[in-house]
Amino acid sequence: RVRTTGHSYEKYNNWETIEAWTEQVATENPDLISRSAIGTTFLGNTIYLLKVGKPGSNKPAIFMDCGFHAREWISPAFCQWFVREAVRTYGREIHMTEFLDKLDFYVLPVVNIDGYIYTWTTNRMWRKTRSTNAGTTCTGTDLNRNFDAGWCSIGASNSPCAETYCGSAAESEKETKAVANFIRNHLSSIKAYLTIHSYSQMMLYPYSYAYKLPKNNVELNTLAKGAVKELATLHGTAYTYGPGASTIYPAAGGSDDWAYDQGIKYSFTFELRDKGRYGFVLPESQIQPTCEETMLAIKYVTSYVLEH
Ligand code: ING
Ligand code: ZN
Repeated sequence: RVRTTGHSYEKYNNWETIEAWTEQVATENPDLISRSAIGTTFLGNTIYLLKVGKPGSNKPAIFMDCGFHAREWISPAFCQWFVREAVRTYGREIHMTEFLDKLDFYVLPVVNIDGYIYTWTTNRMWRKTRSTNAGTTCTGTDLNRNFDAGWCSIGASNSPCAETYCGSAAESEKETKAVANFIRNHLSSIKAYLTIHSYSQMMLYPYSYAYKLPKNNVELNTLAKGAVKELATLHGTAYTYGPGASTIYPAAGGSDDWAYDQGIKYSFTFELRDKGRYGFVLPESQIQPTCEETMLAIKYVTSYVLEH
């Protein structure tokens, strides 16, 4: 039997349900959340962005996206969880209250909506977008190889049939353009860029497109070390951390490297649970513990960003 309606934070929700949720959570929390559309996907789906915070002038912001890769279902689940925790704990918990008073979170619940829908209807293991490619029946581009950061130079493929196809050009995908344009237009306020993937249990920072270290590498290393230590306090989940190229693998065109090179000094890719037992098909019973522990890391980073 297929669940057709009814949003749940402890279950994986299909796009129709997530889309309705974005409207509902914004409507029910007008003092904290506003919803906008930052573009449309190849197949015409609307890319929503939730701005979460108390209205104020000249507030700094943290941008967080989920669902770059279609099959990484725990990622959109986390963005939904984060938004609920924000509205649930504002005014009740000192840290979240301070965060939302002093900054805004831009939360993009699903970037690759077309791919996400495809994992629900046709192929659970799909990764890329669903855009067509000239001269082949192979479909899709890897959005995390499509940013203008050493584009397609390493750890990416020129072949449209490959899982890591970098696209016909940097920012060839409408989804990439939507994210990149929004960030470019809000560079003065965005202090941190967080992108949520799975799986591997890692907290990665630049660079992935080359074996070089970011200017504030020592600071990012210390921050990541503190965040993963905090994450582990809840269930003992062990994360590794470090520059992408040497910690997971070299890969060009990623959004965290691009955001960093735009001047966003705190740029991280999170690889959530697990380490391969279930992989992308993480059981729904792990949504709550995964999201709760990840909240601790995100809040740790947020506190640091507010202080710096
Ligand atoms: N991992 C990321 C990927 O896109 C990554 C790792 C992070 C690559 C940052 C490049 C930059 O391959 C998953 N699971 O998608
Ligand atoms: Zn991914």
